[in-house]
Amino acid sequence: MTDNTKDNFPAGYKPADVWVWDKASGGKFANINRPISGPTSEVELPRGKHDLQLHSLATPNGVKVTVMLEELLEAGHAGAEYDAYLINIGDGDQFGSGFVDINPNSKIPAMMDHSTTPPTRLFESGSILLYLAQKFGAFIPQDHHAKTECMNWLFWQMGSAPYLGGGFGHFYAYAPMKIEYCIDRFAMEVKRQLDVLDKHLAKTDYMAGDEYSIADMAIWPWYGALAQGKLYSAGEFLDVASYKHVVAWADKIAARPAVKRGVKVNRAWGEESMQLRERHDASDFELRTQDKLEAAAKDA
Ligand SMILES: N[C@@H](CCC(=O)N[C@@H](CS)C(=O)NCC(=O)O)C(=O)O
Repeated sequence: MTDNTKDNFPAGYKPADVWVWDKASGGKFANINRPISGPTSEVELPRGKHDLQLHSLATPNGVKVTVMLEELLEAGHAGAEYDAYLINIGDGDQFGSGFVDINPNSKIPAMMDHSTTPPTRLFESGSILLYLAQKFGAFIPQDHHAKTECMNWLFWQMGSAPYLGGGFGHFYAYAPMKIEYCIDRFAMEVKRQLDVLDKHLAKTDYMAGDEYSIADMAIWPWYGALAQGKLYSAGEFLDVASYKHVVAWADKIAARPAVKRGVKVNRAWGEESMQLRERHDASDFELRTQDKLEAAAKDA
């Protein structure tokens, strides 16, 4: 049992007998962290013309779904046309009542499928990927063993990424103070995960075998971005270049046309030509990225 009676707490701090929410926790997301669920305001979500309505943001969890939708469209599944609306989690949009009706857990991505009666609500990126793969019969292997491997790695990602994002990323990049114990503990775990991936990808082209699948789409936005040095400015610290098979796999996936489009959807930061904050039509990638919208607004 944990011994909280000894002097192993920083000066001036000892946990209360019962934790109470009496102050913000500090750190980058302090303004949106709360110990209670549910909506904080009445906000109706917008509704576009397609059956699939995505409400999201281009974080790694959001990118999984926009990459999948763009891959489905690239493969000719016209039914995967979608409207993507921005949920700005920094502004607390995830606590609006309309969003909470889709995802009681108040986290992006969330989606509605209006092609069913009644419409189907979807949350959790792994559930959304699996739903779309089954709906369109695509990016999920048919073969028993390959399909099971795809599920193994899809669920591996869902269980592992919180150690990368909520653990390593939080303490290395976002926490208001750098705590050596926490950074060491999660750097150790994330390097172990990268090694798991590297050893696997030394033997196979994609996570589930020779076929690119939803397992790759789930893992790439987190561990691919990390291997490419794009997450938490931690490339050197974690020596990501040494995971050569992960880097090669990440580069190969990044070069796919659908992936190049998917990463732009619901992106609201960085280079303006890379931001397609809302997506309603394939032509939006040409016509409605933020640089084009700003230029049109200046000319008007
Ligand atoms: N397990 C969830 C995690 C989703 C998640 O953590 N989303 C983050 C952004 S990457 C979020 O919406 N955070 C807002 C908040 O915590 O209030 C999934 O894979 O969909």
